[in-house]
Amino acid sequence: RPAPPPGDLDVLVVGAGFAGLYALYRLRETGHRVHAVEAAGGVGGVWYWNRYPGARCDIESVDYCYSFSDELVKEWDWTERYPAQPEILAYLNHVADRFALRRDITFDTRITALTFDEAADRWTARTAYGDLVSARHVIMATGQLSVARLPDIPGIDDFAGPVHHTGDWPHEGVDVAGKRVGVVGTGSSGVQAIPRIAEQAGHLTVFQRTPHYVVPARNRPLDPAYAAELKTRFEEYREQARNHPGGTHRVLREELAKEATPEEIRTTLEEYWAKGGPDILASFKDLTTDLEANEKAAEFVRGKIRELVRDPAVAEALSPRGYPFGSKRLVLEIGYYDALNRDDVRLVDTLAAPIERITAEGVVIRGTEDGREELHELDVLMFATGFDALTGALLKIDIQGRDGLGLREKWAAGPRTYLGLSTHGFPNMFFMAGPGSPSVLSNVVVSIEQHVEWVTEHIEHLRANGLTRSEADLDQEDAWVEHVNDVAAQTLYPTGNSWYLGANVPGKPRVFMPYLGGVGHYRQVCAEVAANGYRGFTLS
Ligand code: NA7
Repeated sequence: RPAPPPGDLDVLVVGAGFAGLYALYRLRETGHRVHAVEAAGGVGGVWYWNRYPGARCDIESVDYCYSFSDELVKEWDWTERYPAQPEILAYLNHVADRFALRRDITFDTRITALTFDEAADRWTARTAYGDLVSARHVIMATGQLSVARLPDIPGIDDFAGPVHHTGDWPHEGVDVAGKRVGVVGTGSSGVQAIPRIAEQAGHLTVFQRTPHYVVPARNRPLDPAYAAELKTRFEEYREQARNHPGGTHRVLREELAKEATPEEIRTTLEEYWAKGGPDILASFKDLTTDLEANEKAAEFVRGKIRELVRDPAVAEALSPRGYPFGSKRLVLEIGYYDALNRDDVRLVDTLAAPIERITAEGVVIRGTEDGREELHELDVLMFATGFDALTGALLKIDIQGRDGLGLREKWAAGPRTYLGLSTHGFPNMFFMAGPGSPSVLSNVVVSIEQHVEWVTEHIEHLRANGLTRSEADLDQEDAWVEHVNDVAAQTLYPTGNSWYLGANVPGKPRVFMPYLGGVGHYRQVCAEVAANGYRGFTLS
């Protein structure tokens, strides 16, 4: 077992992904006794665990990186438009080495409980090994998509071959060569893995429940001249992202699809389709707010699927209907439609015939109309079935705040935060990219840098003023939650059954969790809160 973490700290950081590493760096720079505890055997967070073939970020590499160190920006060269998992993990390992962060990280150790000591204004953390750590503040850098979910399908443990979730992929890889492989789930992870698996497997069966809106990534090597030029003005480039609604450089067009002619719509969407990436969602201003406008883009995508997929029945099964374009996260593809044209790849529409059970031999589906059962015999089973997003990792830990209040209890009807950073009743605890912050509907690295910097300044402020406790006020929290809901309700986002609102986890309260008010606006709100003596927090 690893050596226990130090028992007495100013700040405990839980997690060593993008957020945890930067929090550790920043707080150490400002002279705090800070230490990170990480469940994995290395740094990287989701990029440590998601090692499935084809794993890749859907934000461009030049945006999905830190900006806090000029030297780091200058010395690191990204190689592709959308960075692949091994490259992101190499980057985070480089960051950990470059800034000597490992000496303050305990790996292979999970925090299982956190209890607030009201007399001392300190948190006591318990590790899975039973060691205790006392810290004034706790930074929860536990990830938004870090708790992988296997579905509750009867018989899942009976399958005779290997079973793997994309979000918890074996480091040594999975041998699929020549084998009969089944993939359940066609969100970003499934769509990324399927073409790579198809290249190696003897036969691949894709079990699709909801067809997603899948658009081309048009990934390509990063032009070295462009990357070099960007480095000469990176701070200015990043400052634009910090003030942009999505924390990126996406151009937000003002034109309305509702007012455009069919020809204008087609030409514009064709341009975006050719460029690739998720920016197509911003091709018309009303795509995220107006169902009629949205349907025009949705139909455009269906038309593309009909063009790209040879078998009309497969094309029809792949065509998303009944929910708005972009309300579930757009999925970027590299070779997905081509893979579905292969003779050795079969798409099974589990809306028409849901998965009934899993047996030693494979997956049994059962027709909704005829009740007929069909067994798909498999050697390897892969689940790309997603995550208990945003709240999963926080609620996995037994967190007890003031007056013995449990976080699970407090958030029983859904998460409640002030600015996504803090929750009433849990003083001195800060969330990174938490529910109620722009989190997953932003370039999360830009959001993380803002959170870390804001929280570091906040902790500095407390220290400078001899204060030992900071707690979000309940009325401010209520107002923020209402604001987050109001903003979401003005869009089509809450109308898709997405993990943004917990719809992928049976029994999870349906609350739209990311803040859609924009990264730039959110940053301003947080800055104003700080400038006004941390309005909405009681400091004592
Ligand atoms: P997602 O986007 O949650 O996708 C999960 C997929 O698994 C999706 O197609 C689901 O269908 C399917 N699923 C989930 N549970 C089941 C069951 N019980 N039976 C059949 N199919 C099921 O997860 P990803 O890992 O792809 O991506 C998550 C995010 O990570 C992604 O958006 C990026 O931000 C990075 P459903 O749509 O629920 O019908």
